[in-house]
Amino acid sequence: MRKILVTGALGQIGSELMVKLREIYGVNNAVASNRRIKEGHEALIENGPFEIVNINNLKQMADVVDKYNINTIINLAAILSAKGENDPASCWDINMNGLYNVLELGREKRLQIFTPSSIAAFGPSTPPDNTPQDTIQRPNTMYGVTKVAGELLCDYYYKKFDVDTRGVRFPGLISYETLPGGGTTDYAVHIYYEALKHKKYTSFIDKGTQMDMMYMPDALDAIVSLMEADPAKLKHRNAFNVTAMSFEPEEIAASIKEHIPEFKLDYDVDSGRQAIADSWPNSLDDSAAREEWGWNPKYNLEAMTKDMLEKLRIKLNIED
Ligand code: AKB
Repeated sequence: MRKILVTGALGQIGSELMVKLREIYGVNNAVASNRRIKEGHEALIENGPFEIVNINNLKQMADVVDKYNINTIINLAAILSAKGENDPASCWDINMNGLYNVLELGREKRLQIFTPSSIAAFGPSTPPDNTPQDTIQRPNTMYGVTKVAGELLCDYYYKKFDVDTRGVRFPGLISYETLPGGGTTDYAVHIYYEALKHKKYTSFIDKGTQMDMMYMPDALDAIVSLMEADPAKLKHRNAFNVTAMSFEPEEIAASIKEHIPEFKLDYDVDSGRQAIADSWPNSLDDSAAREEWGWNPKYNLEAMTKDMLEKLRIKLNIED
């Protein structure tokens, strides 16, 4: 039976992944951890095991692994792209030194480890359209540097120490439960909140900027499917390209207008985040994930927009 520890469990992915893991594997087999308590997550903290853990503290991590007989770590603690440019030292410390601790525990205690990489692992010299699984990776952000280095480190632990490491390169993730923090693709989440609250949104990402995106239920499926995949079928490990859609701000706005015809989009471009977005691919080729472990996302832009607006209306208590 799996005994899973999730780091960064109160973040955008973790807060929804915990619910899914507790449903699949049982409440007591999915331990949530975060470096601090965050408001709004009382249910997650009270409904099952929860520990305050700083992934930079190896002893604290090891104690929790021992306490719950953990055999799987899903390592979601990370600093994202825009925040990473403002604080590169913390970005390196959490994303790399934290990952190193997780991998060392994996080696010592024979754990399976999942670590998300990102489209940020690519850079301006990467082929931007239909970006291949195996291609040039020369990112120009600290977050991207930690993601490429993290992919290599995870592959190293697999090859050298036979640690069962797996990962995907997530695109921008869109969800209604917990807001993302400090990312470049966050505009694609904020736009839905503002569309419902004010029927307008000012985008910090410019017209025409195409990026890969995915709705959270597909991202959660990707994590579970890859963790459960038959290792004999995996030619790659860290990390698989995965995508569900690729759009620019005008296209997400058009899909929102189908439901809120008065919705207006304008722009106040943030040069820092725009430069990051410009360095990332327009669209990924995720055929390796499809072939090796059956990746098959369910939500396109239209289906995601419909569901996001329905769920957010309830959450924000906004009438149709
Ligand atoms: C970010 O924008 O930094 C993240 C990512 C694509 O990794 N959402």
